[in-house]
Amino acid sequence: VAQGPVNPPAHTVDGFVEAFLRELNFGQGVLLSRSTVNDQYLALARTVQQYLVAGWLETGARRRQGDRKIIGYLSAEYLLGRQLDNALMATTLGEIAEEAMTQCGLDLARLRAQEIEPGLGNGGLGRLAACFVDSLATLDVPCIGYGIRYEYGIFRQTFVDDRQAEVPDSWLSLGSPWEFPHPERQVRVAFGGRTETTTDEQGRERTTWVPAWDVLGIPYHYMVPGYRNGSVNTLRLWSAKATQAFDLQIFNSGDYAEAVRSQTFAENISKVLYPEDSTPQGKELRLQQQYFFVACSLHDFIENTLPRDFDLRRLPERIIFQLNDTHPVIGIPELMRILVDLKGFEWDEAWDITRECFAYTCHTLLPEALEVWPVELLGRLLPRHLEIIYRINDNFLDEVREAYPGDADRVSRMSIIAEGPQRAVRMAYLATIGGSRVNGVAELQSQLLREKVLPDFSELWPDKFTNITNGVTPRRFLHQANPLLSTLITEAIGPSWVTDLEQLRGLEPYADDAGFREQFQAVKQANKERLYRELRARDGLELPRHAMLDVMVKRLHEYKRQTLKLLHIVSLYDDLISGDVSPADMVSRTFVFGAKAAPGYYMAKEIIYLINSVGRTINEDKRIEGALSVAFPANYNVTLAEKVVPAADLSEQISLAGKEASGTGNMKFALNGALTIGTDDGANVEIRALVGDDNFFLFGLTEPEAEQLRADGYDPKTFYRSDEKLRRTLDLLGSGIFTGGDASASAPLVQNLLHDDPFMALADFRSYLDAQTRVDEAYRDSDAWTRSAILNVARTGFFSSDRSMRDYLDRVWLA
Ligand code: 26Q
Repeated sequence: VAQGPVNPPAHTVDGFVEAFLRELNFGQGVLLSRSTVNDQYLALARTVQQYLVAGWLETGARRRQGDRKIIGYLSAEYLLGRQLDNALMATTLGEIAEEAMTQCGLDLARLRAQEIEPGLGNGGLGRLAACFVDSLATLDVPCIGYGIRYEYGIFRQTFVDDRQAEVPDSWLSLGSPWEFPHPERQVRVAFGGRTETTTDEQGRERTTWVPAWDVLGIPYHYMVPGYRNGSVNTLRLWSAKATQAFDLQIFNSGDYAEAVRSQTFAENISKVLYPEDSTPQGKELRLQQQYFFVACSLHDFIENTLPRDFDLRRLPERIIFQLNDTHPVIGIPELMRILVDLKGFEWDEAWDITRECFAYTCHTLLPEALEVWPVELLGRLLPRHLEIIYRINDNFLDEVREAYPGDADRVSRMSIIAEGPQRAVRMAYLATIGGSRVNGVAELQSQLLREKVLPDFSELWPDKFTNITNGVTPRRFLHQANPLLSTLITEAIGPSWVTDLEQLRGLEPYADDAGFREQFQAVKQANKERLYRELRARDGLELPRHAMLDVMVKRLHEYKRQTLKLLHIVSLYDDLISGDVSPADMVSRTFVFGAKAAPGYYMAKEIIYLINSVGRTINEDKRIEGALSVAFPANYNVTLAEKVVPAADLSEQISLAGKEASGTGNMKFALNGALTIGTDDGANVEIRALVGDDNFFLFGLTEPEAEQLRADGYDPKTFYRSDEKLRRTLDLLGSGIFTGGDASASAPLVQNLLHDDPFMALADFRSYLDAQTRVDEAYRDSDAWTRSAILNVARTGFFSSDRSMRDYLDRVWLA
């Protein structure tokens, strides 16, 4: 019998129907006539997979035979979004599946809607990981994405009395057809206990770790198909399972039920994704998650992926572990432990190997978002790793002393261990010292990373630092999410932009073509109507068809300044109800918000409450004749983004300068022909440089200006006092008219703005309002607006994650 994969079903409607019915009958064990929508969805998913598997097995075989370096992408999060559409697109099966389902008397759209998206990430960082693995497969670059198979992904958001309430995301409850469990490939991961140092016959000190408990990691494999190139990479997510002899003592004590119960403790490790995306708390379970998936992944690569008897001195030729933020940084001491304790390497040689095997991406500028782990906690959970970190630090600080004799201050500044009442391990420093490269995710952030976050390190090792501007996959976020625009683009410039996004430049001349502009506008209008249909069905919202669609979707955080957007809305409402502007004279706008707040983030939840309260009041006020409407659909996620992004006219990217590392939503909107109103922050800077000042609404303080203002003792009250419009707006927000007459309900936010305003919303208010006035003026000239929108599409091909991947290959992975 041939050793290769068996052929997929025929690429025809008949072939598809046959395979589908087989899956339904043999896979689900039901007849079509008796099947539920879920049966049908599962069978459909498995059918589409059949067309991908041969490519997957073939890609795997090719990778194993070759000796190319593999990218081991280590990420605690993958915010994948729905898989079915993506797989249909990758296999070109869309139309065949549609027709096949019709022949079976089924509606493909209904089956699509059955899929619960795997929300195994919080936001930007997790979605970036999903875009990167998509691009690597499309570029046919060997990559294994390693992560955690959380049983519960990011919570489902609901609103109860306008306030956020969280519901667990049990995405696995109806079965997940996209995963391939491999329990036989389990990996054992140890925790706790102590270390023992002995001296061997040659007089060398050997340390061994005597752990206290362990868990098993079960890998689940997912296919990551390239775009119509036959190449399919693997995403390998780990699920925790209790070991049999979890606690022999309890078993032996005769308390059988208690012993079984205590086993489940270990399985908590992969139970739930932590929903904090910016101010991590040092929770022990979170550190367990990090070590768990990293230990499984390193073991998997070294023991199961490399050829047997591979000479580990050559490890850097075969692997680069990319650290998606500091979450997997414990991998650095783990590889040292493997090499020194288990494989018998000398420390220095192991260190040279290790440093070559890792590179670190930093996704933040907020000091409070930098991960630190208390020494006490880390030492209790991973005693050997703490010893290794200490030794890394000792050697490193010797290097610092040598480079800067007598500079004790610098030595303590650069130490991996932060001294203080609670000594703690600074994970970003460990990553910087233990990796070969450090990169930021947009030009401005990379510069600030060098100058403000890691200045001593960039002085010591200037060449270690680089920038790689983020990107998004054009497959999901343009071709798939916006089929009408995709078709229009392809009619103009041909189809190859999907894998070569700079070709969008070819659209520039069409911006001056009246016929093309008309078609472009029709696409935008159709996308709005598609969104409004969805919001009606999903959330019961009724929205006007023809208003400007002004969108702010992203995690809720004070630095992102959803409050500034809220102040703008309240100020427009004030214009209307005070009689300063008549509804007929106002440019009608529909505001769409989408935002989850971390469940423990008090102020973020107050902001959600006020957006909902203001929205309700405005939507119900007949006096304003529908000039303004506010929609805040609950549970913004990748699936909803795919409908929102193509429909937007205006993209709100209004963080305080110097706070948003990059942003990636900003890229998705520009690529889909929304104009941006934004600050000089993150990747906005690069978007504006590319699209041109005329096609971007810039406002606000620059990062140095904001810094200066803070240094001069920022007092929000001075802005409140000197700007009448601001005063009226804040007074109105605080008056209680939005909160059922209860002024105290808006006080937490309003008082915070007046007395603290940590992200300078009041300082930027005037400039923001002026920019919004320019937006109104521009929007009144719909031809000119459309021209700008087309130029936004034409000029933002740079933001393809394919380009990001090429940059990583050039500057980090193969450098
Ligand atoms: C860490 C430790 C403990 C618990 C949680 C965390 C944690 C989890 C998620 C910390 C941070 C995150 C996510 C960060 C994130 O999404 N950052 C965003 O990354 C994007 C991709 O680079 C950027 O575009 C955004 O600017 C950045 O905010």
